[in-house]
Amino acid sequence: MKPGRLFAAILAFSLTPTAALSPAAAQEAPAREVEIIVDGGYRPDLVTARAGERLRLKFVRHEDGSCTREVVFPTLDIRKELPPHQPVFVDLPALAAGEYEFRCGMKMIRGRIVVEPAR
Ligand SMILES: [Cu+2]
Repeated sequence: MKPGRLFAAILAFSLTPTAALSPAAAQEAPAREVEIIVDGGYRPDLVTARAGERLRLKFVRHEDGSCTREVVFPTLDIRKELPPHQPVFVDLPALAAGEYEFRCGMKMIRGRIVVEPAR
C-alpha cells in the first residue's frame, strides 16, 4: 500500500469510528451476499454477521407502494431507492460488533443487522 493510500485509510477509519473496523480486515475476504425480500416488511428482518465481515445486501422489493420505496441505514449514513421488482445491492463496510438498524424512509418497518464480536 502506498503511503498516500495508507494515510487515506487511517483518515477514513478515524472519521467513522462506529462503523468501520480496520481497513485491512475489509480487504481480506469477499463480501457475503444476503438477499432481503421487501414485501410489507423485510424478510429476513434480522441478519447476523461477525465483526470485520463485509455484507452485500441484495434487496428485492416485491411491491410498489410508497412505504418501502427507500431503505435507510441511519447509523451508517446509507440511503437507497428500491425500485420495485429489481435487485438493489447495498455494500456495507466491515462493521464493528453491535447492532445496526435499517428501515423504510418513514420509519415504519424495520430490520436489524447484529454483528457479533470476532472470534
Ligand atoms: Cu414506510
